[in-house]
Amino acid sequence: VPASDLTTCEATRQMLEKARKDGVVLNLDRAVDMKPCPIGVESACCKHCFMGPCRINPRDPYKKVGICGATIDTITARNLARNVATGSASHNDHGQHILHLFKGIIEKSVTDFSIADTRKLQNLATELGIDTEDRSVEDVAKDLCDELEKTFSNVDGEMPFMKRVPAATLELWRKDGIVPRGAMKEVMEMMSRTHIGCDQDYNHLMKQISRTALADGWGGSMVATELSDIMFGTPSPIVAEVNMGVLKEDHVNVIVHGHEPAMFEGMLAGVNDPFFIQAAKDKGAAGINLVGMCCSGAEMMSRHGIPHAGNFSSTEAVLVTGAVDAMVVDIQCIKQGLAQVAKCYDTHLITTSDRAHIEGATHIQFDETDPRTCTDEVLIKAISRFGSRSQPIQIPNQVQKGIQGFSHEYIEYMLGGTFRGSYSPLNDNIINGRIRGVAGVVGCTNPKVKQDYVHVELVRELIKNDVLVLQTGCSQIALSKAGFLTPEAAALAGPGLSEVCETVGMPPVLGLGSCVDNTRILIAASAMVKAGGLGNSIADLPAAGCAPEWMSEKALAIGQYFVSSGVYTVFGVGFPALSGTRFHDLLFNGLEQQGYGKWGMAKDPIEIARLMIDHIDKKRSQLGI
Ligand code: BF8
Ligand code: SF4
Repeated sequence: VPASDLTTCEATRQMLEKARKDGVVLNLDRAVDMKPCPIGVESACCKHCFMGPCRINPRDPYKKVGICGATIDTITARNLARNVATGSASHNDHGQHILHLFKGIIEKSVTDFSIADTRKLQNLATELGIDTEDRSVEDVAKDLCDELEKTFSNVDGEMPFMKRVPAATLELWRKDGIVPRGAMKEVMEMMSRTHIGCDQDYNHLMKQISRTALADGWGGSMVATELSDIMFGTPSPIVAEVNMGVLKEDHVNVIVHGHEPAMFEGMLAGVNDPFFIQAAKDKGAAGINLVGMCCSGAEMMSRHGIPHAGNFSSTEAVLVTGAVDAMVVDIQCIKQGLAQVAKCYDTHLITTSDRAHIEGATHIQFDETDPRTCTDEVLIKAISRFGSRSQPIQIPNQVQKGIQGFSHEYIEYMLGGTFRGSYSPLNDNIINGRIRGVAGVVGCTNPKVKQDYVHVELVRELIKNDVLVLQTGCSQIALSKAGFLTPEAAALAGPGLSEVCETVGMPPVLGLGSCVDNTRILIAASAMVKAGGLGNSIADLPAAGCAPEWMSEKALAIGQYFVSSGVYTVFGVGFPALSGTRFHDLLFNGLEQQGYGKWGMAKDPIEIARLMIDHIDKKRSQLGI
């Protein structure tokens, strides 16, 4: 298969071709070789007990049931339930670690990090009903910490961030009994209810699927975003470079890849230490070049303008440059295949989290109370590898500048002006039709489809039709590489959207950060409802979401929390539920009739855009605008 059939990213294409010449097999080629199971791809099999695994014929799904009697609807619902539980657990685990770091700062066991945005701290505390008047930052922070802890540990009641949910949306959740209590409770209950012989009514399972997903978006993910902003700074627009051309042949190149910002922030402190800069120079390097990939990369790019080398499908390819002296990782979306590729190109692959070791990688534990022990050792290894580079270096010269860092606070400020930030001007522009609607385009890359192609063509079509696009994660990186995160991209937008972009001086595609930062989209959507004129609930908004090249269980959790919050959410690639079954109909149709959003699926970018725009137009006509 020609490399150009597997990716539209020129840098990744070049490195895939080089890898083939070098006799190294990358993820994109492994995908060509893998033939996914035709029953599993429809989620028509169950291995929840050892009487099975049981398989259902996707062409005749109601002919047979599992040995226990489970129907196709139960089997598929339970499978999705466990996917969502895993995705929600991942984000909540991340959020809980961020909270732990915040607590360490307050209790002074952590001294290398501090509170960067006290204004956001005060605002958030006030929003959650914590008294801030005449109180020290430390006292407020302590109460905030105790309050947010409930996000994870509550066993009854409602999660703290329910205070942010628009009233009509929350009312629906209360009526249906799906308000999340605590994340650990929801994930545990989801796992227990999907044990053999437990919850076997797909409509009833659906409620806990929603609740477990909401415990992600309005729970752990939101805690992660908000506290990361408070500790490391709330993003505002900043220019950053993206793609493999950010690597520098004459520098020690260190890539950080993963999801939690703490280790990356620690690395940033390390590379600025004059001792290590000198050590690098002593080995003949011009300096140390710190670069991000995937989601922690997206966060560091949004907050500090740190260059970004590429998204999920490029993490192995980047090592083929031979220029990466160390790749340091923490958690999530870190392919085990990296270990083999790193070995072939003599790159140090270093794991740092006690939740994610990889066979063949070097483990150097990161401890937030003593970050430098880990980050210094990484730098020593990277500098020494630079001094003895044995590989020919080939760095693709692809690099693109873009504007990153649109936090929801900044969007509010940008639209509302200096004195009083507000979403009313955005709503006004939607009501007067200059902006047709808002789309969130997010999520992974998946080698089942040509890398970045669906992301880019979908967004191109959306903005051409005056739909403002908000982005996070690997999708944001795809569009950054393609040059859409620039004010000049307004030329590609329809007349209404481009007029707004030119007036405000913003790109038609706004980058909001990492995958946990999808919560910025939830907050923006809530603010749009509260600003008035666009209905009473999130489900009323002329908005839609999409993960065009999704692959992870986290993506399913995110998709489900958007659907349960009221957003029509279209997935590309495929969907793990069998079309024509009752459970599929509930997801793709019934939920909307109950007042929620719903799922959609299409593979072609223009077809996805049509589904999203049709939905936006339907909402506009329901609003009478
Ligand atoms: O959390 S977009 S491939 S890197 S899962 Fe993973 Fe998907 Fe990328 Fe980040 Ni999100
Ligand atoms: Fe088969 Fe039921 Fe066991 Fe699943 S739980 S493997 S459907 S017997």
